[in-house]
Amino acid sequence: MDKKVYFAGSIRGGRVDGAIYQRIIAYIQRTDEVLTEHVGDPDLSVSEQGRAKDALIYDQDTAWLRASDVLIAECTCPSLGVGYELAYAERFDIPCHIFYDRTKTQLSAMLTGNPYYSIHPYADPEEIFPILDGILA
Ligand code: 6K6
Repeated sequence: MDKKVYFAGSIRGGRVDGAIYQRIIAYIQRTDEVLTEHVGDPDLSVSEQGRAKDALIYDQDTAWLRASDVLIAECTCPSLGVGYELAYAERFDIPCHIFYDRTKTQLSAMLTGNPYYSIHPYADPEEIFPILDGILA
């Protein structure tokens, strides 16, 4: 349990990749701490909670981001929240690694064009795990 990992994945942007989020989270948890385990929860509520409840989510998530050693984002399914988290992490100098399935999507130029981000396109999800080993080593 060396690193505190903030895993980011789409919630209200769509849950089509929920199963791969779960696999990535479980893999990281073999050696390290995932602060955002709920992102892989298949029963997660995606409905708006109202401004007050969403403010609690924002406050908790931004506190976790500031406390994290690394942000790992799965960006195949576009998500405004994940994009915001990536920009927020850059502002606080948190290292950021972005994975996306290049056979399913093209990443925003606002991410690929920013050299701050380490970007890992993949064609088969099995490619993700050896790269994670390198990030967490
Ligand atoms: C309640 C219980 C579990 O989850 C909830 C409600 N929703 C959220 N809880 C925690 N973090 C969230 C929630 N909704 C979005 N996020 C954060 O934004 C996560 O860290 C995701 O990485 C990201 C997803 O953004 P959207 O725009 O796809 O929702």
